[in-house]
Amino acid sequence: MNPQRKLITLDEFTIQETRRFPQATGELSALLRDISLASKMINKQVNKAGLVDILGKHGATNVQGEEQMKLDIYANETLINVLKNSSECAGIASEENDDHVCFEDTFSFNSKYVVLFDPLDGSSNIDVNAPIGTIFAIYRRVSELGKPCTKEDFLQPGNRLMAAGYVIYGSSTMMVYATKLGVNGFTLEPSIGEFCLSHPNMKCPEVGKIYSINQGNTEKYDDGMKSFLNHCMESNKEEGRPYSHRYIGSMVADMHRTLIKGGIFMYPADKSNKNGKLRLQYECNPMAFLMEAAGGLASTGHVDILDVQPTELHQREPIFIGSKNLVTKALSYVAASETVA
Ligand code: P6P
Repeated sequence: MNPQRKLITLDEFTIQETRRFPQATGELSALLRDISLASKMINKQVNKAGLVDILGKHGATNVQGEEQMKLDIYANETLINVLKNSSECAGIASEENDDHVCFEDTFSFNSKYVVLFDPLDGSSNIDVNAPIGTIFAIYRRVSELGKPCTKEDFLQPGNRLMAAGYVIYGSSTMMVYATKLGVNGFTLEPSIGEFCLSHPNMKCPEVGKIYSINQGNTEKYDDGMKSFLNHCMESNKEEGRPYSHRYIGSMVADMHRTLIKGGIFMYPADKSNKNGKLRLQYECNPMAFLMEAAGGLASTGHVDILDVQPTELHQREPIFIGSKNLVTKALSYVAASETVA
């Protein structure tokens, strides 16, 4: 990187963004900075996970019935503590907690936003050193200011998101987030402990060649999914090998590659998971908001993910997300098989 080129930190960037809109109060920027602080604390533990007694099983299961890792618990508690002390957050909902948490100090009653998060997505990959991540979604409250937040604050559809994004703890640590103004990526510069703008104005390539799915579930998919996967594999017999298959099994990592290189990530419904596996409020909605802000598409297979009206905090939804061309093609196979059925 040209040493003369000034590094723009996340704080500087969010302040510049706020100045573009005189009516902006800077509260959302402050909340994003709080989330970045929590992610730096989590990153520190993730990076030395192999060396200290923070690896391994916590010996409990979460509301999803998933075995909790010690790092899951650490990440969850770090985000809750940082956001509880934020002046901008009235409450949180976490993939690791049964129910939402309204912060009880009267100061938080006047905070405008609530945050939903998956504190450490893909944590089953920790012991194999595969990339993992934090996913977050920020909504403006619908409940009355001056009082505790309510469940309705956490059951808003994705089309009401104010901001959403992820932190990927990989070969480098990056924070990527979207507002209605677009998507920007920041890489952690460890020597100064700051996230610095490294990927301005990110766009998902409209044409993608990578399909990302757990093909081990193929026999459980419906005919539409099977025909789309067959299309991908059959096409590779022709000249030009149009498709590659990539699957890391950590949504943040698979999504980050899809955003940068293009392609489609799918976790469809199958015979044993009629709504798929991924959680609407903590995984599907924040990723859909970000991908659509980057020019991509995100669907349940029938409707836009962002238009789903949540009824349960931990509900799951099938997801097809990524480059316009591939999502549209996959949905055409799903629709065709349903027309025939
Ligand atoms: P499977 C990780 O457990 C996760 O929630 C996502 O990060 C990932 O995309 C998915 O599950 C992987 O699920 O069934 O392919 O192992």
